[in-house]
Amino acid sequence: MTKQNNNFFDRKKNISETNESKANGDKAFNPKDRIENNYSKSENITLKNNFIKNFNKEQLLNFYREMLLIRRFEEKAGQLYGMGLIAGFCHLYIGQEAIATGMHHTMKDGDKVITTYRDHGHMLAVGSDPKKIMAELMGRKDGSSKGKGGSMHLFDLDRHFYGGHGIVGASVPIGAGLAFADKYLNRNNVTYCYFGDGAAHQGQVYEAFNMAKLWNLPVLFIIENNHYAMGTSLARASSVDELHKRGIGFNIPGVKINGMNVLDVIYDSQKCVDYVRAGNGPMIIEMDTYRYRGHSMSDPANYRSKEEVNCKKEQDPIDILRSEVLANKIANEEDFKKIDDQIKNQINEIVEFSKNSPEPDESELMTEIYN
Ligand SMILES: Cc1ncc(C[n+]2csc(CCOP(=O)(O)OP(=O)(O)O)c2C)c(N)n1
Ligand SMILES: [Mg+2]
Repeated sequence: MTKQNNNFFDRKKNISETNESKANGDKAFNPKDRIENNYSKSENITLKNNFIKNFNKEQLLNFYREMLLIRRFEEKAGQLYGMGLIAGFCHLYIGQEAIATGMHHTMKDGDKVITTYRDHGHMLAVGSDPKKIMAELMGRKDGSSKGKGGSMHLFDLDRHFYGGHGIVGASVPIGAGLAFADKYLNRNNVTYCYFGDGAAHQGQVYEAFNMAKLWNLPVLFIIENNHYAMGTSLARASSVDELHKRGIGFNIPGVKINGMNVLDVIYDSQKCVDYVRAGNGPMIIEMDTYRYRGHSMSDPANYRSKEEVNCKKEQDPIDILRSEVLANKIANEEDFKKIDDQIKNQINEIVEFSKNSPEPDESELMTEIYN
């Protein structure tokens, strides 16, 4: 755990930190300053050397494989969208792969995941069939929702993946409800409830926070802070920078974790998961991350500079893991090349499968819908 995280259940410390940020908060009234400084403060981008020693070669290559599958899957989805084979909304997860991948390695059987419309990476991370996900994006019969949901409405009950929600903030009260069910039924499971920095301003989020703490529900609220909500930067939209402190008014502790580093994600969040699973109630994790592409496929992302994006790409979670594993001589170039080739072939198979899957039958038009 980082120094910052050691005190996550020390309430007095959290409160005094809030007063401190309030005292510094005047700066918040000049959003321009905050926007300009937004990306220049990149944190230490190398992996914490001692962390890498906690994992063996197989584990590290596995993290690499899982992140790369998400990256290549998303790149392919972007291409297929451009070719008109995917229609409607499509929000890519490129840049944020370390979060879904890392968090999955802190999960136990029966733990639940619920997220937003930026959901492909999360469903891949929990081990759902990538072919079914791509077929769903293409609106085909063999898709995970029979081709009737599309990109924003992925779902896999067998893997305890509860969507895929197009309404900003909606994953939060539903996530609290999933955790309520686990508590009520005495199941020792945790709900991993994801939402964005933009969603973190919504009223329903705070209603859910209150109930989750009131009943000490086993839910981990994970804010994927990629610093933008559509075209609006966090600095323009929020009176505070530190979203992990948004639970203080509800007595919910929070920590900030480097979401661009898969080992940080696993190592730092494991303590939070343990805290929640032990029955202490909810926790908030703010994952510091960045999306490389626009908000959705229809967003050219003109609201930020190339320099900003390139600066963030220097912290690429896949490149960093690869170079640190090589630097520590845990694996060699050949090991990585093998994985790169495997993923390339897998993506080709996924696309072939999805293209060959027919469109849903007309008889499906009025089934499984609200009316
Ligand atoms: C209730 C509601 N309001 C507005 C929208 C339109 N909308 C879709 S995504 C989005 C931005 C959300 O940003 P954030 O929560 O940071 O998530 P990110 O897209 O960055 O992952 C908005 C405003 C919506 N889908 N639902
Ligand atoms: Mg965002």
